[in-house]
Parts: sequence; C-alpha cells; structure tokens
Amino acid sequence: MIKFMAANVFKYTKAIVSGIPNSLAATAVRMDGSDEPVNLEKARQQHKNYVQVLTELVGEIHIIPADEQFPDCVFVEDPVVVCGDTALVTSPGHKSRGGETVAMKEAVTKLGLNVVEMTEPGRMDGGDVLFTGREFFVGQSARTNEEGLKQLAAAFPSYPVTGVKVIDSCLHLKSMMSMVVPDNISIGGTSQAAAVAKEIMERDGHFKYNFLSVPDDFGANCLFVNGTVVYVSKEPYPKSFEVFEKLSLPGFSEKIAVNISELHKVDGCLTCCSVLIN
Ligand code: CIR
Repeated sequence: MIKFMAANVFKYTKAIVSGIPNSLAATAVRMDGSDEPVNLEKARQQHKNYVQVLTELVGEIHIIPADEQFPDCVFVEDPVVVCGDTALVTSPGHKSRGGETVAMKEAVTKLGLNVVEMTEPGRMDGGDVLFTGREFFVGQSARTNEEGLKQLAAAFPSYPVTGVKVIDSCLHLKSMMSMVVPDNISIGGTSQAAAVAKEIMERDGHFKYNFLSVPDDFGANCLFVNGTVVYVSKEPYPKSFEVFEKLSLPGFSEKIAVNISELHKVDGCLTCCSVLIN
C-alpha cells in the first residue's frame, strides 16, 4: 500500500472526450422522473466550451467521434478507469452502453496505456470510481457490482479499495461527490451524500479527508486538473456555484465555472465528459 501521494496524481497531459450524437436527445438513458428536452445545439456548444477549457489545461485532447448507436457515448468516464499508466476498460452497467468500450479500448491502446479488460460478471461505470490520490472509493450502485470492485482492486494493486453503497435514486457515487483539491472531497447536500461521507468514507477509508459541503448533489461534481478547479456554473446550480466562487482552500491556483446544463438533463456531470491521463 502506498503511504504518500505521488506528486503527479492530479497532473494531466492528455484527455479523452467524445462528440455528442443526435441520438442523445431522444434515447440517452435517464433516471426515473427526468424528461426535460435536451437542446442538442446548446449541448454541443456547451460541450465545445468544456473541451476548450480542458485543452487549455492539459494540452492534448483525443476525440472519439460521436456514435449514433450509443446515445450516451459523450460520457466517456464510464467505459474506462485510468490511473497512472493503466486503463481498466469496464463493463458498463447499463445494457445500452456496453458497446462504448470498443472505441474506448482503441483510444487507450493508441495512447500506449496498459489495457486491462473487465470480464463477466464484473460490472462498472467509471462514474462510480472516486480516486483520491491515495485510495479508491467505489460506489456499489445499480451500475457497479462487487465483482467489478474486485477487478478494479486487481487492476490497481497499489491502492486500497473501499466499497460505498449508493442508493438507487442516485446514479453514481460521483453524482454526489468528487475531489476538489488533494485531500478535500466535495459532498452534495442530500442526506444520502452526507451519510456516505460521514458514515462510510470516514469509517472505512484508509486516509482522512476534509469534506466541503455543496448544496446540490450534481453541484458537488467538479474536476481538479493541473491546479485548476472546474466547477458548475450559476445556471443550473446557483447555490453550488456560490460555494465554489467563495472557495478558499489551499491547493489550487485557478478556478473556472463551466456550464453543461443540457448534459445535466440526462444525468451527466463535469467529470463524466472526460478521461484524464497523467
Ligand atoms: C447514463 O445514465 O448512463 C447517462 N445518461 C449519464 C451518465 C453520466 N455519467 C457519469 O456520471 N459518469
């Protein structure tokens, strides 16, 4: 087990993103009760801005072309988990997303990563995987099972792995939390998110963290990239935006709000739209 966080854990030189297919608007997978129409043109404009921000932060961007067969393919975080020079190509937990692994495997192979492929009966969406730089927390959600967790532990043997139960009304573990800066985790405002932080992560985690409370669960999902915190914009999460506007934690040099309100409508968050590579 590692004792110290490697200096380059949150330092990235490349990112993988994907285009948005037309099929996202009508057939992306959605949580029960969500039916707000997606404006595709606006979604693409917002996503272009997201990619532009990442390009400025990491430099090299690899784009997987949009594939109409896979309405959710823009959420590239789910078919792979990359840590260091290893890429675990997952078995995504929703049947409509299984085929996204083909293009993802090709992308991570081209980038020279060591590729490990999850096998049956393992199931995992990368959105359930929170890497703190010291250990992994893996959401046990409707998308990710115990066998998926075991295969992740085998793929990344240097780090402890702890399972965290995610209730069905929440899509992924990272739909309610993420790393803000090293050793600081943002946590969404619902009682489920708070319970996960206090009761599970503090009790079963191997290291100690500070928790930043953010009013909205989706609002707690942010990116920490090369010293910059990328967080939700005023629309659609004004209260969460305010928390990040006032952020005064040590450990980051810049912060920038990015609006992906159209992708939020189909349960996407900021981390979902990129795979960051050291
Ligand atoms: C899905 O339900 O699979 C997509 N509509 C949203 C996936 C969002 N991905 C993520 O949070 N990592």
